[in-house]
Amino acid sequence: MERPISEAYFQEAKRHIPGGVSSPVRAFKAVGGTPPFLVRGEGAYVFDADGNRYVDYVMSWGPLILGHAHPRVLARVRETLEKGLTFGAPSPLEVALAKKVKRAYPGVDLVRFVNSGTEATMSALRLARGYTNRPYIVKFRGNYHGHADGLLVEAGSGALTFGVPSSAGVPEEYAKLTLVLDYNDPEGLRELLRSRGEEIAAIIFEPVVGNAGVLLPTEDFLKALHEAKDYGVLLIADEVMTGFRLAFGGATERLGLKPDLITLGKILGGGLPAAAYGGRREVMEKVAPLGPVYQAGTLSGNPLAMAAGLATLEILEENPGYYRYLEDLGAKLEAGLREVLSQKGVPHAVNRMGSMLTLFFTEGPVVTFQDAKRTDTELFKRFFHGLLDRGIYWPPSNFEAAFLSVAHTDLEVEKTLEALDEAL
Ligand code: KE4
Repeated sequence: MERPISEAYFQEAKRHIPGGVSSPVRAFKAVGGTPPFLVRGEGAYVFDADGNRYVDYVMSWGPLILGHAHPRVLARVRETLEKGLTFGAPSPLEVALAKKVKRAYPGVDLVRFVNSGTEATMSALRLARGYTNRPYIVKFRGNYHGHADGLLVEAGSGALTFGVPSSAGVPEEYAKLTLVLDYNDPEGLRELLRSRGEEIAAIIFEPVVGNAGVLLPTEDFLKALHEAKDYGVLLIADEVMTGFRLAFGGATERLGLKPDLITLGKILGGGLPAAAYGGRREVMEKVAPLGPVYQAGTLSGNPLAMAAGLATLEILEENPGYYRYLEDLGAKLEAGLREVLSQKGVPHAVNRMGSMLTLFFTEGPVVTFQDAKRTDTELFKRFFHGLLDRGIYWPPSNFEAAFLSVAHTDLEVEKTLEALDEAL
């Protein structure tokens, strides 16, 4: 497949934008080659500047559970934009969307809208520290919660798991306030809670991981997470990716979680910039202007994003069968991948919940981030381009989730499996 126009755009973009992209993963560093410059999306498909068409499994990294350019979502945004773009004042749309969030998440009494998942997690962590008056937070290797300074941290060498920066520009002093543990290591978490629980403000986790590739939580790990309450540690479920994806009430509903705070994004904005953090009143009442924890935003709750999110959640609420549909289609894709890879004798593991899945090129089970890192990234590169050149746009990193939408059908799954068979 030829992409001369995208190649020209990439050269041009790199003259004006770092790496030619607005977010690093889009630059294809993990897979090489030139990222297609996309000009249109429709249902399960995207079209690049050279006129090539692809079945899309990136789906803008999660927001588009209804598929690209859903007519009802576009119509709602169109009618809203006719009345102006932003007011910087309260609007009925925010109230409507907040009530929808609370219907999906009964444990949420108050919710605050922001503009990105990063803002949501950054604010939730500031709130947790403000509410508990404690300095430390806990995160897990392979979990990504956006690019706020305290979250660009990896495990330090010390047994005490003090964090060290995983990005330039993050001060050591700041990083060491983030303690980093292994996901799905309940004993490690229990040990830390026993030894330092009283100093920890919050634990933030991906209830189903998408950012190490997909990792599913073990029962005992979820149990250990909920024992945080015994130490006065707040539990923050980062549902930016899983919210409204795994069920209307996200992983919280599907796995029966009881977090003190949740963060939302992606599907919440229906494709426009909207995210949120929310939780029980006792905690959320600490947020300005009610309480001492400051957080603000010029375009927070902006009408267009609220309209796109409202339309999206209304459609999801009206069609509860969509989650069954996505489960069945996801199962078909998973079974097909396993069949083709087994026939070719290629070591693989597929981790999936509902419509988010990852194909690892390593023998399973893939339970921890360490397991995921065994994947054959060289083979993944060839897999990725083998599919891309056959019109299948898989996420350009083995440590990401592929997403299905309700616009994907058996036809797209068939095309994907045929392309995989040929590519292998
Ligand atoms: P944003 O700031 O990108 O809106 O959200 C950050 C975030 C927070 N929490 C979770 C669980 C997330 O998955 C994300 C963002 N996800 C990535 C995909 N792995 C966004 C894609 C990108 O960085 O370009």
